[in-house]
Amino acid sequence: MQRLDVTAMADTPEDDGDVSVVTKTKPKTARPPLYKVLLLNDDYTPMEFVVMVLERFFGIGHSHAVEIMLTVHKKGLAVVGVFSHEIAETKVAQVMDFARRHQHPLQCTMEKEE
Ligand code: TYC
Repeated sequence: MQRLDVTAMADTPEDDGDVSVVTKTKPKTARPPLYKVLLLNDDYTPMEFVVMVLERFFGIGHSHAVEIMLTVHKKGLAVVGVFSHEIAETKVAQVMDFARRHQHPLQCTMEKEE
């Protein structure tokens, strides 16, 4: 917290020492934490299915979706997006439910940023 503090003393006959003290308190608005949504690689989920997931649930265009899918395939995981806790939770649930309904082992998780 940043404060401007003034300590005054009476130095002249006109100055009775009764001074105003200005105190500034920086207004602080806490930002809600953000969450990374991660897609994990596995050996069985078809590449086209992962691309469809990225397009459908994250609004990612086809070319970028292919790039992200290939990053997950090669590196093991990738961040798909960063969202509020509620939105991240919804995305994870949508992806996990969609994968389960199609009997694919695709895993999607979320992780608090920083
Ligand atoms: N590794 C999968 C395959 O070779 C493709 C894949 C990519 C699976 C990304 C999951 O999140 C994933 N069919």
